[in-house]
Amino acid sequence: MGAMFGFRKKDSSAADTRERAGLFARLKQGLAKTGKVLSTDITELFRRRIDDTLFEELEERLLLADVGVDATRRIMDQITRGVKRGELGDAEALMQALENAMTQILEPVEQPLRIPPDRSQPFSILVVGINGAGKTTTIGKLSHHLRAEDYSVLLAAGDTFRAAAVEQLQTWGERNGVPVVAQGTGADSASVVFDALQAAQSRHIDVMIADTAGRLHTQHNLMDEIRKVKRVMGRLDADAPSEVLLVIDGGTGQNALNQVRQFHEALGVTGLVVTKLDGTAKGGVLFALAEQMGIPVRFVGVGERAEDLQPFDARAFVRALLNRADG
Ligand SMILES: Nc1nc2c(ncn2[C@@H]2O[C@H](COP(=O)(O)OP(=O)(O)OP(=O)(O)O)[C@@H](O)[C@H]2O)c(=O)[nH]1
Ligand SMILES: [Mg+2]
Repeated sequence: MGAMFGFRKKDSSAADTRERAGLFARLKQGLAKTGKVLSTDITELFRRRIDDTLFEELEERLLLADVGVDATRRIMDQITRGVKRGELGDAEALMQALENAMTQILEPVEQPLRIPPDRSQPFSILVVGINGAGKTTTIGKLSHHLRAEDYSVLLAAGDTFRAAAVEQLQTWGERNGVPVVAQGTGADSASVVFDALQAAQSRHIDVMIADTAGRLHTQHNLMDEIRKVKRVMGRLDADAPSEVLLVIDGGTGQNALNQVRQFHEALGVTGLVVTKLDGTAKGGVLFALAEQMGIPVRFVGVGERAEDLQPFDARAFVRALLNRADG
């Protein structure tokens, strides 16, 4: 993953170009379902005469891919202006204008996770989200990347709801050579996370990641519980958690906006991971999230393998969606 990660520690620039090409190919493959809604038809569309029907159809494509009304309007406005100025005479110019307009919406939220090099405290990440969004898997993949960059990592099994949840995290821990702090099922989640952060402090661990049980943003008691987890972390380190990472299933479509709003209200979300983009044609939801919420998107998930959790790169994302070459 090398330089593409904000938290890079090791220097391994030799393989970076090849690595980047491989990542882009995975991204493109992962986004193929949403890409199909967009690029196949758009390429056809752009070969035709530029007229109102073309724009109506383009607009329809964007909405179908769940880009959302506001972001779609912004994209369409920008392209129409270009046409009026007489700048968009051919299909390639149109495609480039579309790419630019889409990229501009995503660029403000392209803010990689950065781990400050001179910390006196572990960098602590509290991972939250609804059931099945991909929290535990994301933690596993993230620990893999962090270990590859030589960071020491400690995981907290804060999902005390299901026995299987602790085992799932332990499996990832074993695979990556990362210790997992856990208590029995039914234990207090806040107490597990407190112990884990304390252990990370005393062992001078670089990064501590806390898993939590999935909860609906509408379950107020569970939202209170997660607030408590956040609070107890603050008792050990006033700046903890360093990151409140909300994991969203990319297939949720426009509903994702409600989730983000409510988790953000309750916890102050500092970063997003949008997973399972490979399984959906609704990947356009990232545009809606960027336009409406403006919360940094740290990673996107485009498959089951560790390499399928990629740092979010706005232009690469758009170019993969529009089935263009890496540029
Ligand atoms: N295809 C695909 N599957 C994913 C991705 N991310 C996660 N998954 C799968 O989604 C399923 C749920 O993932 P988990 O990590 O267990 O989700 P969770 O949020 O921890 O779920 P709970 O603990 O029940 O709240 C698993 O089968 C994962 O392998 C992704 O980017 N692509
Ligand atoms: Mg889980």
